[in-house]
Amino acid sequence: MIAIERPGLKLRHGSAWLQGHGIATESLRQRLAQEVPWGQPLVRVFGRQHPTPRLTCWMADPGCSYRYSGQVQPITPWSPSIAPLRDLLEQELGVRFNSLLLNRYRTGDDRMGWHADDEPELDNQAPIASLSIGVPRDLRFRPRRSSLASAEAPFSLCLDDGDLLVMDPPTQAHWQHALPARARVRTERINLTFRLIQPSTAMQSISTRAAFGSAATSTQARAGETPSPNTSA
Ligand SMILES: O=C(O)CCC(=O)C(=O)O
Repeated sequence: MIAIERPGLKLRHGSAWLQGHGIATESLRQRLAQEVPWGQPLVRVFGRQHPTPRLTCWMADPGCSYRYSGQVQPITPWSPSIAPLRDLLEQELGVRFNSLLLNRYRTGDDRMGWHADDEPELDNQAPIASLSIGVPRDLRFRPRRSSLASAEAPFSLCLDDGDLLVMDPPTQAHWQHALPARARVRTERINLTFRLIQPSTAMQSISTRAAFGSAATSTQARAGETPSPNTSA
């Protein structure tokens, strides 16, 4: 894997990592498209509800809940095609991930806005491991305004079919990422972002954020529907 480092940012990029582990990505993409119960949650922006500009699913161990657009998303159990990927990542990284956000970008119109994966229920000492399947798309990075990296230039990383991207701590504290729309892309990409949640804190942080409404800012930004504030809830 290739290391990419900036102040406050530590990434590891493995090209064609899935193929290198004997996985046929096109048949994996087709199985995921069929077997995952994809949804399109509504996100509230300036008082109006809009569908998120991509399909999603939250797969996790029991107790590892995730709040999206003011609602706790249903936990989908690990599907047959995903469970072996979780085992492979454990062998590679020494981390047993307990949750996964799946994103399905049907065409280049589907996207994700600026955000950091810094929800309080996430273990901020653990890496986040992202697998890409399908058409290449650019993942953009920019420093958070108030961070030690604020003078650094934004940059893009092209994530191709089968790539593994590991975002190590303290990346989420200092940088944001986004997947912008791409007008010329007419085919699909599925992204699997494995995370480690602290189950004991999950429900507590969810109810606290619901009470103070702070989750909405992060959710709107991630959904790609807002003017992308350079902050994260
Ligand atoms: O699709 C991607 O590569 C980005 C996914 C992402 O940013 C996330 O799940 O938080």
